[in-house]
Amino acid sequence: MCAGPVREWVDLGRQPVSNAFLMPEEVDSETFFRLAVGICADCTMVQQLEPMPTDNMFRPDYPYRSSTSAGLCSHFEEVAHLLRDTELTGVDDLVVEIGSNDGIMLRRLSAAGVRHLGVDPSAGAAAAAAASGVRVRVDFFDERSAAEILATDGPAKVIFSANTVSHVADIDTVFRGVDRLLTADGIFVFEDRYVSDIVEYAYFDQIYDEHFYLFAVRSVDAMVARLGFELVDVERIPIHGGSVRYTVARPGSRERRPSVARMVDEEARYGIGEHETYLRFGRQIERIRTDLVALLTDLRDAGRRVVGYGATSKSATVTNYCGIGPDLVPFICDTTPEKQGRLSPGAHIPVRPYAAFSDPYPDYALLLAWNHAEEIMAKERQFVEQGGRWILYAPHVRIV
Ligand code: JHZ
Repeated sequence: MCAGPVREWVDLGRQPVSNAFLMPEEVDSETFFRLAVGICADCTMVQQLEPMPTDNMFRPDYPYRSSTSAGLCSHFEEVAHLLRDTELTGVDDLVVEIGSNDGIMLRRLSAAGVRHLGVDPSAGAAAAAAASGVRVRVDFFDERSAAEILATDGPAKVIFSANTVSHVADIDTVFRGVDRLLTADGIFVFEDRYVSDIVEYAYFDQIYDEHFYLFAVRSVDAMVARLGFELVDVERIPIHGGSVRYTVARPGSRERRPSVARMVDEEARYGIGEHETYLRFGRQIERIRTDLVALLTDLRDAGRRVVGYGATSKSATVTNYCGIGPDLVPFICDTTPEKQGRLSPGAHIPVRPYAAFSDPYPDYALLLAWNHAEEIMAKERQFVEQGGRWILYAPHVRIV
């Protein structure tokens, strides 16, 4: 990122493409890579050491759909309102979203008549977005596509992105695209998981192929300055176990809010740039692995039924790092049709439709979609009333 020295922090071993849910005949041709992350001694950016090629991850059949969570739907509705009320006030203002997925955010702006364009390489997700009235370009966002958008649509007042910027190893090309497309007084707003929360709560499964960078405010501040922009505001948001919304502008075009310095200070106090913090994290996740495998093995040996809940991208890291296969978790239920009837990456646990969860209820459910715990636990009261229990694994293994 800044050409500073990157020191290895944690090695999560041989891992598959986290969203490549497989048909049984594809098992033999699966792609693996070494999932290891390091931290830069100069700018504190946490980053992967051996990136998975982008084309292997974000394919036309990429199966993740944001709108499967009611919590995310209301979060992005709020984002749409916020952008509309504060930034997209002119009749012709254009908003471009990088990684628009199934249109979870842009469909609100589209319904309100705001000029917009989503950019997403997944044809499947783009088709879902288009069906809800969103204009989408099936493409990666970079300097080339940004220049073409500028020619057809003109400059963008707002460029927005959620959980996508950290996914692009060659991040310079994204910022060169933003530079081309953004108006002089426009803003680039992006949301991403916060490394401080990942470390504090040992959310090791937030590390997988797609998350090439794990952002901290200090590292993003250094990154955007190097790329010719200024970080003008930051805000902590609760989604995905703890994220930050970054607001970036052209240098000097906006007032820099005190929130940036405040969070940089907090990170220094918390030791976010220090190697020892990450070594502690490494020890903590080894403990999680030992405890989780012991618990699942005991439950299996005692004849208890355990199923996985939510075939998340994160579950690729949990199952492959811990060595959890169908012998310990016979299937994972998930509401996403694109994942059902397939096998989970690497661990090859069958993914079944949501209806399989209650047919009949298992004794225990391993909550792989823990970032949606509140929503899921509220929805699944009957499971608990009938004696079912949840297994959670971060920051430590427990039954609730
Ligand atoms: P969820 C993806 O991560 C990939 P994942 C990506 N890299 C990223 O950063 C984040 O999203 C934003 C299912 N589910 O949101 C739906 C139920 O079955 O944790 C999903 O398959 N029932 C871009 O995949 C999965 O769980 C439910 O009630 O880790 C949740 O995936 C709910 C709420 C979800 O993201």
